[in-house]
Amino acid sequence: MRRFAGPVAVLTGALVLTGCGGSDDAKAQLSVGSAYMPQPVSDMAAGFLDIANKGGEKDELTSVTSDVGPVSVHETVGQAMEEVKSLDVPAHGQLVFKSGGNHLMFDKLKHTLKQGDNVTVKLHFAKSGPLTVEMPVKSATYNPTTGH
Ligand SMILES: [Cu+2]
Repeated sequence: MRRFAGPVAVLTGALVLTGCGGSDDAKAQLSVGSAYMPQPVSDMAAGFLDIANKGGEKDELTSVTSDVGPVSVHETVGQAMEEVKSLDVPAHGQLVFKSGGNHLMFDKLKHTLKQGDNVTVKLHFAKSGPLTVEMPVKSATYNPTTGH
């Protein structure tokens, strides 16, 4: 009598691959930090913040609105700044606005903003819902990388 034990083991491997159905991770998961505005010296102002994306899909910042005046999104190219239509928020990454780089540009401010004020800014994205951010007004020379 012979016993054929060989081929039985082949079928078992296919069952292991199911369990990775975490569909939330496939979407962008955005959060905002480090928002501030240096106290403006005219009716124009810049704003800075970080947008982090913990999700597995990229998103895009498509526009910014505020009740203090019109806002546009600028990037810095060499010495000049340019308005852009959108900026990517990479999957598992972040979009950083900082002095000398990307920044929000406020124009025709409706009233004077001083240190201690808060500016409410609404960020609009291609895929995620809008995020509302309180942007504190700091001193004109505030710089988060040297401030502490
Ligand atoms: Cu600008």
